[in-house]
Amino acid sequence: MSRNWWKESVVYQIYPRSFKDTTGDGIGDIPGIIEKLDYVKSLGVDVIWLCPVYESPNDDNGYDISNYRKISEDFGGQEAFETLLDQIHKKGLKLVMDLVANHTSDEHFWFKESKKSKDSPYRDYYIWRDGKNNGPPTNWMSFFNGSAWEYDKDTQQYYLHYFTKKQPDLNWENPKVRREIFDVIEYWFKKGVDGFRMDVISLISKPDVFEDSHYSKFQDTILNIYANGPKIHQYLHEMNQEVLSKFDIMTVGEGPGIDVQNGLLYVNEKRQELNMVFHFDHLFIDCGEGGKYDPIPYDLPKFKKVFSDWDKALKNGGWGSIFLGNHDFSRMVSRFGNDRKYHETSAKLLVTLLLTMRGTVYIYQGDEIGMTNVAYPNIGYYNDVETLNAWQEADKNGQDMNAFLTIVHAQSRDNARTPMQWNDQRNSGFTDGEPWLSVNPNYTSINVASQETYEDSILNYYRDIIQFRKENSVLVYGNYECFQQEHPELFVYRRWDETAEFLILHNMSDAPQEFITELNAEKFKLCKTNLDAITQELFHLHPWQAKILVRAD
Ligand code: TEU
Repeated sequence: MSRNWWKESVVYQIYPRSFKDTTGDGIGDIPGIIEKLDYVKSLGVDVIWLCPVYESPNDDNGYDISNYRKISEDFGGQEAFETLLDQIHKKGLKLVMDLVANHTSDEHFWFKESKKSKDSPYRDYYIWRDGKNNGPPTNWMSFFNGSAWEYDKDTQQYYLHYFTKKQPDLNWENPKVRREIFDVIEYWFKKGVDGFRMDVISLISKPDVFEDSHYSKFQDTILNIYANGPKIHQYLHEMNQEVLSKFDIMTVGEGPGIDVQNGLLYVNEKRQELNMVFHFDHLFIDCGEGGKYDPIPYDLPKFKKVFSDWDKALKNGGWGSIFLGNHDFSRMVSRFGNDRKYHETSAKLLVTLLLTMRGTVYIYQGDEIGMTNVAYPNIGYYNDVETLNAWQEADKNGQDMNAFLTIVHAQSRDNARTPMQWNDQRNSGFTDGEPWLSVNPNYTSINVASQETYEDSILNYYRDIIQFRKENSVLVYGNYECFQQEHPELFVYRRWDETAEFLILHNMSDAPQEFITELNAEKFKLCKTNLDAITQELFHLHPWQAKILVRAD
């Protein structure tokens, strides 16, 4: 397996709107990130992935870009960005930006021109079609509810938008569009940016023929119609040859519909497309028939299977991404841990899991202090377009809205977007003004400042375990094998190469557990655990205890 800096890196994801505000306008900004760079560096991470900071009308918080080459004034503008990049490099860190190239904002110059007339030179930059039977060209739905087509009465055609109607999809069939995007990528690489996370890259190639979907579940429409289109690999290979391969950078493609069957096609080194992908198999694990806002209980054996299947799928020629949350999902400790009774222990367990898996590890801002989901008292507090549209839809369908509020509490993307909890002062030290999204009231007890003051805080555990991974390359590159995959409470695996072997045990339950095995405990020695529990049997675990054992014979 080839060795690369990006395989060994730990990536820290920053959602700039919620990180640190320096101007008092309630919106996080680039000077805020600069102010906190020493903090980020102190975690021991190597790369910062910055969610979109480009000019945007913010219909989807920056994922609707109106100028790919301009940094939004909300975030401090171009100059602030140049300083940030410079400071990041001076500190020995790297910067990965977000590339949103499946769609632009409807306020992008290309779309404004495209909309002007059917024979605009930019018409083919987007996907325009005539309607059918006085309605849209197909019955396709958008990811955020409602039709994926919007009618333009001036030119009497519909344009396609997989996301909001302010996010028209680009037409990648058009070579000029591809050239434009490749130029944008090159523009940022020439500035010194170290890579891109590519938003919904799995959706850029549209079907050859546009026909109605006959799938009852939206998820199936995504899988069979929207994702992994016929030319996806042609486009990515072209992107690689035209621009990516010319720079020492990293790429991680995100997208629905990327699964264990097709994952390697995106990241096989020989195919020269992307370095890594983000799949959602473990994050959509609790989606019921109706999707994310129709949740079902989460199941540990299924969760473990996702990790095993992906490791197997990529081990010959590919490379994985390891993460348990981002700006689109609820907080990992609330979702996969126990954010009440075992808040601290389970937060530490989850990062032990992340940092002992094969693949590049991504940590989402705030997870390093165990930030949790928020339960706002009513829908008026919410901002996220996905949440608000799901709410409207549920209301329209006559659902019990009190029950739906409980679902929103568990599933809303705003759970991950509440302001970073720096201290126990007003607005958690995030802003002097009114925050764009209310602070989680638990900031008085969960915050960076307090966790800096005691040695065994979640924060210090993160630092320690990141360091531990750095010292043990077997945790990065070594083989992976899961034990007792069907066990409902324990997640146990080994990582090994010719130099070392680790056995890693996680008790993901509220009860003590015993790992019953033919392995001989005497052959192992304890390296790390998230609990300073009284010395005990190596294979015995307290609730939410994690242990890293090394083979010592
Ligand atoms: O998300 C892609 C995506 O598939 C999401 O719609 C995801 O299914 C949903 O957020 C889960 O709740 C990316 C970005 O990460 C997201 O923030 C954007 O809204 C979206 O693309 C459109 O650009």
